[in-house]
Amino acid sequence: MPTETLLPDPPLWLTTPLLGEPVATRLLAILDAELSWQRPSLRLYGREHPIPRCQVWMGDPEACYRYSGRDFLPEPWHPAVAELRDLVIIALAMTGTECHFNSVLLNRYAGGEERMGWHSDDEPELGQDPLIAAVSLGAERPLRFRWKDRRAPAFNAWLPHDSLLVMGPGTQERLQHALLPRRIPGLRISLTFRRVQG
Ligand SMILES: O=C(O)CCC(=O)C(=O)O
Ligand SMILES: [Mn+2]
Repeated sequence: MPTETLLPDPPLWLTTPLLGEPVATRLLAILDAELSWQRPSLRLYGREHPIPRCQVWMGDPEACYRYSGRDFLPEPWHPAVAELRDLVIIALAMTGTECHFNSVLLNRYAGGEERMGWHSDDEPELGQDPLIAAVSLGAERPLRFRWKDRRAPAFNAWLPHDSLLVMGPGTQERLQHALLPRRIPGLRISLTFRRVQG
């Protein structure tokens, strides 16, 4: 699988294509139709704000996760997502990276106005130096990265349909990322595979 190194240190790689166009497009339609997409509200300064996207938290029963101040109990694995998880694990194993994902956060952006703000996936449940693998389906949008110590300018990782972005050890510690609103129409679904410590 063709893989491009976006950053050597910390390692940030993009693999595309991952599944091949027909399978990726079919998977996008299946996930869109068959998952129970949620739009929870977050409490900010005493007011409830619905998040600007939809999401599903899925995984092994013990993979309970705190995200943006809320606890999420995982939904059981959808068979198509479980297959994708295994394929991502194999793709990573071929590059010499062993990982044991037990959960995934699926994000659904209906259009370019839907988004995710600046953050690092550095919750304590993810352990020290987590590796996160993000599969993108649908509209190509940039994931913007910025260094916490501002050592270098912010940059975009464009995530095409049917791609896999691997954020290796150190990425969450040293950078933040965001999916900013853009005038890019079309549905996009991302799956960010993680390992939550029990
Ligand atoms: O949608 C994306 O590509 C980013 C998702 C993300 O950062 C996350 O799930 O933590
Ligand atoms: Mn993230």
